[in-house]
Amino acid sequence: MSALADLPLIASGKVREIYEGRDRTLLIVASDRISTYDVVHPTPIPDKGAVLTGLSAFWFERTAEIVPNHMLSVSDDVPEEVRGRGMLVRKLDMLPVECVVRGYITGSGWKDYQRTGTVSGIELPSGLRESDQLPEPIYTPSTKAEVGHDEAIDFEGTVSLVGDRELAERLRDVSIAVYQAAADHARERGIILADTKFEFGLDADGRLTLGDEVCTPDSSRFWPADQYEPGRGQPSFDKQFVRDWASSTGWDRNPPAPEIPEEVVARTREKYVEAYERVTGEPFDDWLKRTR
Ligand code: Q0Z
Repeated sequence: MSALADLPLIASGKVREIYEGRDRTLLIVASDRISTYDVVHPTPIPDKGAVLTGLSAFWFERTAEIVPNHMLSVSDDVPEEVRGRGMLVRKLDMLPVECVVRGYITGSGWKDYQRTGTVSGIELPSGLRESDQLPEPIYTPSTKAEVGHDEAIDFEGTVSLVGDRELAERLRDVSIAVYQAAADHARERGIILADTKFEFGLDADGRLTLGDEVCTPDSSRFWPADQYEPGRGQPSFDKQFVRDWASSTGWDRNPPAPEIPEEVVARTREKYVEAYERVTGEPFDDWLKRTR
């Protein structure tokens, strides 16, 4: 195991970093940073990074029979300074597609549906209300934008991007299968997984492999099932206290985002821990013990 400072930083997202490890491995480190309205706040949410890493690890274990994934370790070989929020993974040749699956009609999908009756070239029943469950989950891929928002494409767009129709079909079918397994599990525990985004790559032997993070609140919409009410936007399981507080300040949603007061931080941390414990059925403290 190396010290984090000795590893080359190869990519930095809004709330995560990726470092280069030895022999075709990477270290993904989830920070405690939180964004609302696409802007990162200066105040961290303690343990958010560990909750997200623990959730990804749970889903990687649970969906390995559906598709192999990049996870190698969350304890050994993870530098101790990031234990709990670091995951050592196999380096992949990433495919240039964001594999989005939607079980409910919301966000940009709802906008597209209202304008055209379709999402990603898929015709949907008429009369859907905002946040309605779809008759079945749909695959609505997008391109990976280097900066700004990803661009929605249809299935044929992914065939062009990956250059192989059979591979594009496997991406679609595996994405729907992983979403369905995760959404069924979460729903039994009081959480609606409205939609999610996957990233895949090819391993050194050319095998299709699930990468990045899986069904975390940062890659998915988590809705509290007991407050579900179609016909309106749904509250976010994890970020609603921050959004409500940020809106109440009159913040115009342009950078810089405001500092978050400690009571809002504490309640938000509790929601992340609750999401972990509901989904996994395990105390969050056990995750911290397992990774230390
Ligand atoms: C994922 C990203 C993040 C910024 C690269 N197993 C893999 N092999 C090769 N590349 C990646 C992975 Cl996961 C890879 N991203 C997305 C993640 C920060 C960007 F934590 N970029």
